[in-house]
Amino acid sequence: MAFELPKLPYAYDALEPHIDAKTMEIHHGKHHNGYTNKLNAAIEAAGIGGKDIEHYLTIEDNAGIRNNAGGYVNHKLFWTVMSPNGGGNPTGAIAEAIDKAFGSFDAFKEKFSAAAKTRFGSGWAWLIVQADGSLAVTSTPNQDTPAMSFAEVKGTPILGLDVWEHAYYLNYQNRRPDYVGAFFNVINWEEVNKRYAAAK
Ligand code: MN3
Repeated sequence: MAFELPKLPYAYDALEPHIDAKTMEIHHGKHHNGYTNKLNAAIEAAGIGGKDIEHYLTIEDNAGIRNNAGGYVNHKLFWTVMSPNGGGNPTGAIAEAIDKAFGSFDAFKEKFSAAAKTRFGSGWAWLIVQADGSLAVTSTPNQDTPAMSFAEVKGTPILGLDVWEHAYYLNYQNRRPDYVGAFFNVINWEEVNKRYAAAK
């Protein structure tokens, strides 16, 4: 019943030039793999194996479980919300919902980018669906996720951007804003739409 590293839905070099192959290889094969293995080890050590991932996202005071359960789910989402055929303007229900919540796609882009650029240190920027069905932009430190029961701003993440240095440093060095800008060229809006429909 151990958690398993999901396969990448595309080749390591598929997101180039926006995200380089070496970064994807290390990010998926080393970092995500590490969170997965450490999550399994932490659950085993605590003697609480065999539950759904949602259960482990309610555990606040065990750092091994909290950090690695977050790392496991966050990256699982991250790979799917990017695509070599992504980018451009959103379409469908999410396009309408973004206009309604933020005024326009450009206004959303500005807000999401600001959340990603201003997250101090390591963390994530998110587009979430809140309990009342409304959209919000938020960010979390480390590997926390808005899906954690104790998150300050709670919701179901439908788009997430990893702003840990391991996600961009090889190609962008200290230029996080350039990486954030490039992310918009690979967003898989079809997947975001699917997640939006499921979260509502
Ligand atoms: Mn990462």
